[in-house]
Amino acid sequence: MALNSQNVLAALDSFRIEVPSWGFADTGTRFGKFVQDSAASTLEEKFSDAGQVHYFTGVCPTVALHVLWDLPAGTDLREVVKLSDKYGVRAGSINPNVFQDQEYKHGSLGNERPEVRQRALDHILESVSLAKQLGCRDLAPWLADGSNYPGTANIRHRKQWIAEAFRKVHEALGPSQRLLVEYKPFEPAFYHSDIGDWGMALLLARAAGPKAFVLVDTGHHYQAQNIEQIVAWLLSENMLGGFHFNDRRYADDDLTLGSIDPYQIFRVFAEIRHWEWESRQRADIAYMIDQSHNLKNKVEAMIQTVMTAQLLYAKAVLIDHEALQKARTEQRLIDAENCYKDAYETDCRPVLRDWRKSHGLAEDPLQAFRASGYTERTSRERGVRKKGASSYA
Ligand code: PSV
Ligand code: MN
Repeated sequence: MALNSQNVLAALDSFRIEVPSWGFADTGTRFGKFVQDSAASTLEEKFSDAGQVHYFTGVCPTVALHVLWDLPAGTDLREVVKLSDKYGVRAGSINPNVFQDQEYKHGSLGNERPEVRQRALDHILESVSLAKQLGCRDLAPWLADGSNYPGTANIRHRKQWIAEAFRKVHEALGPSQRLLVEYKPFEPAFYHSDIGDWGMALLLARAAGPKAFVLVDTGHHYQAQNIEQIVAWLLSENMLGGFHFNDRRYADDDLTLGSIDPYQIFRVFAEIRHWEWESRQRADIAYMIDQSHNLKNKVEAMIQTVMTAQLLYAKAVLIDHEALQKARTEQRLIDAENCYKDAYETDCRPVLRDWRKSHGLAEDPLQAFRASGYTERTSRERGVRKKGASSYA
């Protein structure tokens, strides 16, 4: 296919993607944790690592923060602002945490006990306030609420409690802030999850108010679910607020975006581009990464993810929407499908290199990062401290 590089270059100019602070820290599976000398332990180290991703890719100016992990009680927010200045990345979406404390064993906003629901609501309202003070637009709560055994939960009551709480959260939002409602079909609850799919998230967002939207975490779907259809429906309802990008093989595996099914992410971008082409406006969507890398070098994996997202987005930009729509209307299925295939199979790496060059960036951010010696330096500096800690043998 003829590569319309001007379109791709222009589209890449406005493509931004947010990295998660937790993607730079040591994490593990429930079977164990494999620590890396260079992994970040402090908020400063997370900002430093996120700053590297932005420095080499040029498209990641914000870092998502998880309140309890990054901004525990007593955090001086002026220090956070100083870190932004020092490392060149700002705080992005604010993620409350109502899933790790003992009180939340049977749920948070959906808990049977009013005092636990209140505690969870207070934390989320506190998170809204932190977001305001840091100038952050999106509040992205994820509830681990649900039940493990049939008959043990009043599903309707829990829905009602969550809806009431989200309404209160919505009331507390500033004029330009948004509430993004994330869903997940299972884990940690395995019988029912209170916000189990996009329809439930949509109803809750609608009930909360006009500044609430749905957040699609690509890992939070059943095997073979058509995520791009969900995206298309949310777009048509004007309810798609953002993404948590990652890839999956079985469940919420948190694998690197595009490592298993890059064509699926292309199809997601294709729906967004087609909606933009039809409606002649840009979709207001927060693209965020939600990945924890246990085995790969964390900064490298994040750079790899960003490069993959850009590449798949660039391919989606190449779709000839006129031709696609005409083929659809005339029911020429092969021609319609080939509009996707031709775009997807076009090698966009050269145009991405050109885009980077024209923005004073390294043509290959991953190689440039490796050559910088950052990992060696942080491994030395952070490793010494970790080796002193008892959990590190
Ligand atoms: C839950 O699986 C999730 O996707 C939510 O977005 C959390 O905030 C994030 O992962 C980190 O645990
Ligand atoms: Mn997520």
